[in-house]
Amino acid sequence: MVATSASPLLQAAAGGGALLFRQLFDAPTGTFTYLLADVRSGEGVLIDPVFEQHERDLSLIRELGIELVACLDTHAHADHVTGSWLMHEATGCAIALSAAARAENVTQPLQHGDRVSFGGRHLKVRSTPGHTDGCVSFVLDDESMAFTGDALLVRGCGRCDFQQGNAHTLWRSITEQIFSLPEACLLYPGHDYTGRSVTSVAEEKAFNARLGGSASERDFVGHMENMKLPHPGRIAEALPGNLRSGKPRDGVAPVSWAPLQRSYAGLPELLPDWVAEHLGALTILDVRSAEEFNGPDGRVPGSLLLPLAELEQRNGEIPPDRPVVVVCHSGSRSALATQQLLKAGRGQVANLRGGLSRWGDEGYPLESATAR
Ligand SMILES: N[C@@H](CCC(=O)N[C@@H](CS)C(=O)NCC(=O)O)C(=O)O
Ligand SMILES: [Fe+2]
Repeated sequence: MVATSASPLLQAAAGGGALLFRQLFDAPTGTFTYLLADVRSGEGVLIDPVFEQHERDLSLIRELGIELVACLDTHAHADHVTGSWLMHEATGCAIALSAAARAENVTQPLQHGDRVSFGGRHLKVRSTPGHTDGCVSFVLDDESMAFTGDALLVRGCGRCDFQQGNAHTLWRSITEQIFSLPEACLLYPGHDYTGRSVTSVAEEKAFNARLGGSASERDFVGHMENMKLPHPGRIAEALPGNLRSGKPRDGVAPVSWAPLQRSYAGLPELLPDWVAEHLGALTILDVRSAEEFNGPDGRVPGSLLLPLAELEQRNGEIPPDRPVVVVCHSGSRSALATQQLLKAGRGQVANLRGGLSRWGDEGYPLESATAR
């Protein structure tokens, strides 16, 4: 059922439009991930998530209040492991991949012509093999944008020299399935290695270096069959990983020392309830001034004072044997302190989300200097 109450935050994040669209990037592999959400219902989909970027993607989805209905992979990637299974574990979303890829843990096997719906919007699946035999492209309902994976890259295209690749097949996929979209349809690629992020049907027809302009199928195939690219550095890990939809070999998601919620700002954070329950096993590091620490706002019982300005010189005073939760009034100064401690090599450190202000609002105990 499609809900009808739009969240004001999601609406604003979408620039006031009906569709939220975000392009995310994994720099080590040059991979793009795309988040789309129907603002009215709050339902969204994530295209081509990267395993190592799972926390980043999840934090954005949570901060914007999106209900993720599916992770979609354009193909079984050879250069990185998908984050789809991790996202499925975290949100219960479907895992959608071409049935032709024959991967495990797929909950929504895709065929040409299928629709993947999110709220009142949908993506239409077009089969675009050639880079791999299971490649698909996703076309937005109004044909204003399409996600071409590695079938078509900006001024380039996916290689055809492994994973059942075939340059003749890719020629047909691009010319029949992608170039048949409206000229103004924006094309979002699976990768770029030089900083380009988007193109359009008209541009690629004119300027694609492998099949644009007056290039014939023979020109294209001649180009593709003589590229002599080295294999992707992580192919040995990526291919089996993606044939499990990114489920680790031991079947277990990586665990951390606490239920950390990474913010989209990149910070490990903990919520007051968990911190209150585990106070005895943690060092609560208060980085406000001594005046505030001893003032009327109070402090978390048993906390250690180390003002932010002195932290770098004095971090040796923090007990080495316990995880550290950093606090300040709002969570802003403690965010910088958390980053500084992480940079100094401390492993188990997190920021208290919302700081003492949220801690007090939620009714957790505060002690004051005078009450001691
Ligand atoms: N150097 C990259 C490999 C990049 C690569 O082979 N990318 C594939 C996509 S999975 C491709 O089709 N590249 C086309 C091209 O570079 O023209 C790595 O080691 O990961
Ligand atoms: Fe690829």
